[in-house]
Amino acid sequence: SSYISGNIQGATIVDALDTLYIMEMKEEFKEAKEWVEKNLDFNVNAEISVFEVNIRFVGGLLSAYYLSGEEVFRKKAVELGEKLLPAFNTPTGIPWALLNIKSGIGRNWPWASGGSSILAEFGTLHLEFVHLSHLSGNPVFAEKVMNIRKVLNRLDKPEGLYPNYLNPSSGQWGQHHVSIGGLGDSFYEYLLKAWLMSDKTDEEGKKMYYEAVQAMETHLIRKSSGGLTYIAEWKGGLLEHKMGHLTCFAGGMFALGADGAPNDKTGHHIELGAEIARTCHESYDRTSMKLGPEAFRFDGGVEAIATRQNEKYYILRPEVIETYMYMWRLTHDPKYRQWGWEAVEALEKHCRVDGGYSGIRDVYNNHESHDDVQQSFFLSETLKYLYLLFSEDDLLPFEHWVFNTEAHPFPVLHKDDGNKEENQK
Ligand code: DMJ
Repeated sequence: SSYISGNIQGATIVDALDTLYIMEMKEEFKEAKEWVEKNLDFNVNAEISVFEVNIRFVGGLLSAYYLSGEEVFRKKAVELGEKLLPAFNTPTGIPWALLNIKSGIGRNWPWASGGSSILAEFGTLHLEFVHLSHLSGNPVFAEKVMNIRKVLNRLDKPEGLYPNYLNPSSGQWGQHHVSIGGLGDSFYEYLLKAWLMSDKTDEEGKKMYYEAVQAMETHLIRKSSGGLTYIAEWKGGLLEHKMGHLTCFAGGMFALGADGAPNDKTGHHIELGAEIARTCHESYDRTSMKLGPEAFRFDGGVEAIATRQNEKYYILRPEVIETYMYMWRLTHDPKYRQWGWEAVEALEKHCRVDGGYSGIRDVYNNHESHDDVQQSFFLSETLKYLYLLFSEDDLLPFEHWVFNTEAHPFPVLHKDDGNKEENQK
């Protein structure tokens, strides 16, 4: 979904706060904090994407607070969370995709199946909202996201799969399209991470995650004749043999979830993560720039290659590097650092421009055509995951930290924490 946070200014600054902190760029962090204090303003007449504002602004502020302990970030996060609450004023409590934060009026994307809300959007609020309740003492945030779970669990799922579209008025699925990439992706990620962030007490999140992975394995995960494992898209029972760059995050997710996998499947989930990492690395390696396309196909005689002109771009996305980082931490196989370094070299060679880094229009071309955009997730995710890939495991260890879908670290809420705020680094 396109980024329309419109009149809330400062996405790049807020998204980059924790990266600056982790990289010990103290001067820049201080400057960014001062900008937040003086200029970050939510009292604007803007129609925003609830999902994008949540993962980038709420997530960025929460992680900046937990890392630095600076009260201004906590205050702003809660203030923004309150602004988002009117999005839940629908008959089912499944939130609208779009919200005017001045009027409190919500609506859905005009293109989304019969007025539906999007799975990856309403399914990617859980971690932030649990922390908002934790930090504000106000249970309303957690109640809103627990209700989303309840609505989902009342519904029948086709073949155990979750369609990308759900109508917030009727509470019924829209089109039966299923994706582990765009429109679906971080819903699955948040089931697993909700369980991990709860110190493994959220049994419901755990169950929903492993059941969803089982359905993916049965219906979406395939192996090409060349031996590459990929995750296809599902449209009413028919497979489209295409994998998005966004889907590549799933390698890291499978590996992160391996430890808790039921029925002795730990090794299997690690292996699945490794196979997805390898496939996504191939999607990079089979281009001239050694940077991956937005989507690649496994049909018409190709494997892991983009065939359509409008799928050949690279916009500084993190998912492949994210998966290398998880695979490295969980296996210590040196190839993941090698692959990460290949990406560093390609980014420097093809994306570095005077003012920063730019996306590329066609990664199969020998000459860069820059799109002149530096997405805010380049600073929050791509660079942070690269930094972690080449750091020791005790920097933001997985036992204590869970990364939101925009790579903002949140502390695990340990059973004995109560409401006491803790700052474990
Ligand atoms: C980011 O905003 C998040 O990672 C989101 O989950 C998916 N899209 C971008 C990065 O590609």
